[in-house]
Amino acid sequence: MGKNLVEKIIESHLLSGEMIPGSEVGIRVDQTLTQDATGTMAYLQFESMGIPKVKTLSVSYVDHNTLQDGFENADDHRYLQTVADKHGIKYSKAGNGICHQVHLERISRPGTTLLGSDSHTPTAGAVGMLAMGVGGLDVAVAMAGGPFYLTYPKVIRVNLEGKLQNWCSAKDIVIEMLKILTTKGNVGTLIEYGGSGLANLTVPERSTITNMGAEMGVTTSVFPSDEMTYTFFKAQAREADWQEFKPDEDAKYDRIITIDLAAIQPNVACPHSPDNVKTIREIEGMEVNQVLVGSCTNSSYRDVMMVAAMLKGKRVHPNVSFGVAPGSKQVLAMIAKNGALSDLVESGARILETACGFCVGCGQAPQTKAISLRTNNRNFLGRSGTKDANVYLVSPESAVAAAITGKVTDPRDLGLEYPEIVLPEVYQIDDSMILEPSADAAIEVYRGPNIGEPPKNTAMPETLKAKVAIKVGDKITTDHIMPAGPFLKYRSNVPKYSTYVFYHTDSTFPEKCKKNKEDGFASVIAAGLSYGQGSSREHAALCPMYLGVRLLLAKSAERIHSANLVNFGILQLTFTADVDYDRLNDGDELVVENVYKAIESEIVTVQNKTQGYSFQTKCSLTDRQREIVLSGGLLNYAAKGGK
Ligand code: MIC
Ligand code: SF4
Repeated sequence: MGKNLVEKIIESHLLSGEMIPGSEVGIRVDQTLTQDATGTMAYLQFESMGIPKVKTLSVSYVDHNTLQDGFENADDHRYLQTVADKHGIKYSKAGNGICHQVHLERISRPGTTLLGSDSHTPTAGAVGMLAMGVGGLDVAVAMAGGPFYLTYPKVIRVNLEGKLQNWCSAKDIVIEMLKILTTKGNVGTLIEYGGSGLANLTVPERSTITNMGAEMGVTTSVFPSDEMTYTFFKAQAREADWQEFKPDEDAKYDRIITIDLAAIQPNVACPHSPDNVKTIREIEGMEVNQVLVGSCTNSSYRDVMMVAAMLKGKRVHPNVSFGVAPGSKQVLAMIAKNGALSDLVESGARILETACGFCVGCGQAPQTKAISLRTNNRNFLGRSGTKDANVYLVSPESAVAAAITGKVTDPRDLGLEYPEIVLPEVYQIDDSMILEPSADAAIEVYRGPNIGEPPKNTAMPETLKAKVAIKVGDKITTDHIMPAGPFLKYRSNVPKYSTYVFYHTDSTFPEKCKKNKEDGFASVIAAGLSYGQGSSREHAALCPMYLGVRLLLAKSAERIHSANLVNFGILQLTFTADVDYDRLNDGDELVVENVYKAIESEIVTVQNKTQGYSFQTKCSLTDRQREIVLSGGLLNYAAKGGK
């Protein structure tokens, strides 16, 4: 029987387990990436493993927090540079670009595996890599040569057929996908793209699509490596890294979705979730205050050239603040040379640093109650830095249409001639901002006052006595749990960062956890569906753990976050009936007797001492995960010799 792409990559990297959907497999990792906001913790954890040199091709990027308001970020950058140099890790300096954009351009390789401590790592799936977002600790283990464990996924084949209409682009396709698959219920699935439409979709366009698979919560998304991929590698002067990688004709899939590209309209994801999808037509005419182009979703040469071409000779509307952040130094250098940068500057665009910036709430917070149109991938409440702002996710074409008219506008109504963007035969290659490591053990690693030791958990007690410290609803994102933006600079300082857990949801949460601890109780987070959506930030598990959280009770949890909870020794149990969630109150005292024995079975009884009843929950941990949780996390488990 023929094999799909996923079967091919996993089979060639399989170290343990059976390739059956739902079962746990261990695979070999070829490449890793980290970024500054998750990287410091990942490298501190790697250092604690005592391995002199990484076993993977690894790159440490600095792209998230480059604002440097205060010494903290600069200290972190220096730590990252020296630790990379010492342990054989490439270091991409601030200014070289957004990790996913640069990795795609310069490091990606078809048919191989990549783990990244960032949820948008699947971007590299555009060239036929199995690229997955994970917590920093999983990256640390991979760099030390350990396997990565994942649940073997169900594979959805998405056939993209035909050709997009002018003014519609890859972003509109992936927003359409979000309409179909939504942001919840996709844990344990993976998307493989195919179909006749691939003939017209370049690698940068494919990467916009794989990028936002993260918003669907799928394990990753992957395209085949074909002639189009070869063209991209050739233009990046990397023919030697290319190989053809296609599924067999008779490959089997668990589900097939077909999308007619000609029928795709300019789409928009409305506040405050990427799956709140409408067409631009449905909201056209709404006045706009801010328009921002950039992020790892839409900052490629193709996208920025489209923006510049549309703006050539035009002026940005007086009431709109319009910013453009090219995705990499390569893109910026090329538009500087070919004149497109002047077209942007002359139109009134604000040129922003080649970094994540506005996308993660580092700068460009919009005005009160603003309508902000952005080309990035997440519009969670408050992520922009302005709590009452409304962020709409759109394509670069629709972003520019609004920047010109000051209103949400279908780009087809601008009356412009459609600019054909021709991708360069040869991109401008200059890897001088990716520093090669010396891997010299004598190098002294710089540690400023912002760098603290990663805290460890303790083993699970025999009887778990805990109090509910917060009860939240459905679709709680990691931005709710552990906000980024101005707090990002405390990523290397867990005691300080922990004081902001659930900051915008219930700022008394850390205090409640502290009180529980003083009274001899652990703390519990109670949640609805799809808890932990969004980012890979392990701080959303690490900081609650530091505060004394030992149990998550949820209707369901998302893949990366769920793995992070295991890594830091937080037990997760799911409600078996909605009524049990409904009647649980903030402050309730809960007990799980004899936890070690109790979680050996799938059904675990939880007693509610405050209200005087018991309820049943489900424990879905594998044997290995159970051992990790009982040990108090992966570092303790590994120290005991666990694999
Ligand atoms: C994000 O887009 O939310 C981030 C910031 O890139 C995160 C990583 C982080 O929190 O550092 C992600 O997507 O994993
Ligand atoms: Fe950076 Fe935004 Fe991409 Fe996250 S989603 S990696 S913050 S550009």
